[in-house]
Amino acid sequence: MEDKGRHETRRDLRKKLKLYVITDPELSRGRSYREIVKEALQGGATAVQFRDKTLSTRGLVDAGKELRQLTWEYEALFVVNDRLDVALAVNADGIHIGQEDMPLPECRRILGDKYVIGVSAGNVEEAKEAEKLGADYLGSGPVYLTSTKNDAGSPLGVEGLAEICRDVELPVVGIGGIEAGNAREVIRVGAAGVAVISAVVSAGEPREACREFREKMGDD
Ligand code: TZP
Ligand code: MG
Repeated sequence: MEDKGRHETRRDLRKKLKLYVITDPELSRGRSYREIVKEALQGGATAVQFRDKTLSTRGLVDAGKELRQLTWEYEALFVVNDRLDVALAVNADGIHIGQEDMPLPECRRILGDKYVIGVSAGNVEEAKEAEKLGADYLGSGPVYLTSTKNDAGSPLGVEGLAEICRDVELPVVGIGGIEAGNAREVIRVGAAGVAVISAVVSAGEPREACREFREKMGDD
């Protein structure tokens, strides 16, 4: 399967952000990224973020290439957390950066317009700034309490997320403590999708976990 063209990917970005699964090296219960991501895609994940702060650069490129191939097969968005070099090396659709990572203007200058750049925005100010600087989408949270990221800060609640969604035009994915049972309310307040780690990668059956998300989230 080959690259269908990044322009196309950027155009239907909002749709592709619906169920956004993020990898985690510690929460995978001994399973490979390949196994988890394949199951997640079979269950209806529409985007995958490759996030691993433990692997060597070589390890990231090797695993990243496998995930790139899989995400092409399922026509899912594929972004790499933080590492522009890895994103370029594995032909990802783009990157996801946090507030402490390579600044957005530099990322855009290096990657050009064809790549998707997602930015973590924990409040309205960060969201507006990222929009102004040319981000393609935002990840905002934590929406709910989560033990997955120690420094995630206090939860915004759906009210806080709603405010961000109202104040920017960019698609926003909610993140943090999201499960199948609360995903719909995240969508209801204006998010394009939900970004999930533990509820999918730690699930006994990531495929079923994703199916349940898609079912509960509905089509709106
Ligand atoms: N950023 C904000 S919360 C979070 C990240 C990476 C962790 C989300 O993980 P989970 O397990 O879906 O709560
Ligand atoms: Mg980061």
